Amino acid sequence: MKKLFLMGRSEAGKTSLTQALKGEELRYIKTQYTNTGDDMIDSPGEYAESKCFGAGLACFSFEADVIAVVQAADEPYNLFGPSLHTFIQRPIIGIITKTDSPYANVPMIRQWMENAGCERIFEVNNKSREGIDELIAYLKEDLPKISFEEALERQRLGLSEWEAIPEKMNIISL
Ligand SMILES: Nc1nc2c(ncn2[C@@H]2O[C@H](COP(=O)(O)OP(=O)(O)OP(=O)(O)O)[C@@H](O)[C@H]2O)c(=O)[nH]1
Ligand SMILES: [Mg+2]
Repeated sequence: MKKLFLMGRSEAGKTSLTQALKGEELRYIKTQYTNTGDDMIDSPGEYAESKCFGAGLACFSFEADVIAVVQAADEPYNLFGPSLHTFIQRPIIGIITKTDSPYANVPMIRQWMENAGCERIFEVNNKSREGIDELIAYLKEDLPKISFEEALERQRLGLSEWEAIPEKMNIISL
């Protein structure tokens, strides 16, 4: 199971998502500090909303296997800059919540997430649990384990640890 780190503005639906993933009833709890569990890390939205705390998100990310940018389908503007992977050394996915909102604009949020460098984008409704099983299936797939030497080789080739070495590069590196 991949350990998931959730970041996104306050009210994006991060804590509700943790409840939906655990199969619990939704109940509102304002996240006051970063909560670390076995499979998930839930951060307060204020970290994503403040330039001063933003760096903290990058630090917490090292505790996780995959980073999720969580944005509600009806968010009016984007908090995340492009190419987050330049400073987050983990795979980044996007999770669009509140797809049931009457003000949802899913294509716009998808575009923001693609710009941010999200490898995969999931659409969920935490209330009805639509899309949750697909996300669980993704989280259940473990990331391939590589040795320290293999990690160094990928670094030398300018690849991230979880990327397979393309065949052409294999030839060059011989
Ligand atoms: N309609 C709808 N409402 C949702 C959904 N997900 C969350 N909500 C509601 O949105 C509100 C905020 O949800 P939270 O999960 O507490 O948001 P959060 O991102 O954890 O917020 P912070 O803890 O402040 O960072 C709650 O009232 C939830 O019931 C969803 O998929 N659809
Ligand atoms: Mg919360």
